[in-house]
Amino acid sequence: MSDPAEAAEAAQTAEAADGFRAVHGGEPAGVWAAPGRVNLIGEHTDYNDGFVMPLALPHTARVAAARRDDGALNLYSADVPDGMVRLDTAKLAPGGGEGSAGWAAYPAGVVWAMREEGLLPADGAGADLYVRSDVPTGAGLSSSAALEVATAVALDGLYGLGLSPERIALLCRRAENDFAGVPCGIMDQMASACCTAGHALYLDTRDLSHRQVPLDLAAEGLRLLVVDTRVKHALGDGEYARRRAGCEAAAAALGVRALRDVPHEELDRALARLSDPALRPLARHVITENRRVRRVIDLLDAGDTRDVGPVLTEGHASLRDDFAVSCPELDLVVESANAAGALGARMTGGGFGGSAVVLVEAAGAEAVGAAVAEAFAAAGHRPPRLFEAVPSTGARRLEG
Ligand code: GAF
Repeated sequence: MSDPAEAAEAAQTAEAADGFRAVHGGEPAGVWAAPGRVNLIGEHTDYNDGFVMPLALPHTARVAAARRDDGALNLYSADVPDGMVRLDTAKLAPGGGEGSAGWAAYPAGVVWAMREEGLLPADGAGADLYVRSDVPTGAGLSSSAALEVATAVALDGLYGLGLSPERIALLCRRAENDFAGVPCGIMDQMASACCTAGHALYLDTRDLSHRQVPLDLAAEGLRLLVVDTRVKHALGDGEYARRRAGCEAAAAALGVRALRDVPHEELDRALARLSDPALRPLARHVITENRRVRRVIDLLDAGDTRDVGPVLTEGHASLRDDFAVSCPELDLVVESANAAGALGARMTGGGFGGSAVVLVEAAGAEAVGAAVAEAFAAAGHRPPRLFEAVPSTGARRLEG
């Protein structure tokens, strides 16, 4: 096996299968994987029926799994101390009930959602799962969606459900919204379920129609860096839910189903009609961000990839000033990277910490990374973690 990526995947598959045997005894029926993501553009648009453009990371959650017919759901995570959680599928309950707390809420929520939708046998359906993930947690890179989607494709395989990637994503969002109680949109689950190597996913979150957009940055002499500020981000702390409620209130006040339905040409008129001044910047961000996604897709289609950079930086300013979901560390990544010659940069994901993406000339990538690290040191922040975003494969069964 000469390809290092293939060798790494084979090692991960073997690790998960061995871990399963050690923890549960017996053989797993298979090993499944689903990736984390970064979002190139289209932030806080997904719960407004808008447009997004994420790409899958090479980092994945892996699930080795076997079916059980006694109703037990035995979940083991190799990433936490005392990683075993033993549940009864018939008793799973959202909102603080059986299985809905901590990391186990994500895989348990998927089983719960599948049962709610009549996809699993009512009596006795269960599973043994061994979970391991290298998607950084709390970094805004969708570690929860990766875990949900890996669990869903594993159950799909174990029970021969034949679910489409879109249905998998919807089940996982239901698990996260209704079982784990996190009010996220559909972007992360769709990215994890549907992305393909070498592409970004241009997704209309209203009807889930999507297009794979070729993104061969290396061939163009470019790189997309991910900078994890290591400021922990959490969606459940109420700020995300408040932004979401504000957007819904703005749409209601404007008499539209969602802010996606306000065309950019009507921006000024729409803002003037919002009597609550707190709703205006929220609406302005969403309406302008949907337009930025379309601008980026047009630039990529035209082969003008370098011109995407300034649109990213503009998007960051909107998230910082209008949507108010950035933080000093994310702003510093954008400022220091751009000052060191990056083509553009923005926070990615929900915000309030987490990661930023930086588009750079390959030749200048190292200098830009060093400048960001220096700026962090000078400001007294913890050193950030940097890596390259290589557009990778979505959820799949691993061979092994
Ligand atoms: C988080 C959510 F989970 C997504 O649904 C999306 O709203 C994103 O924040 C902001 O674009 O990742």
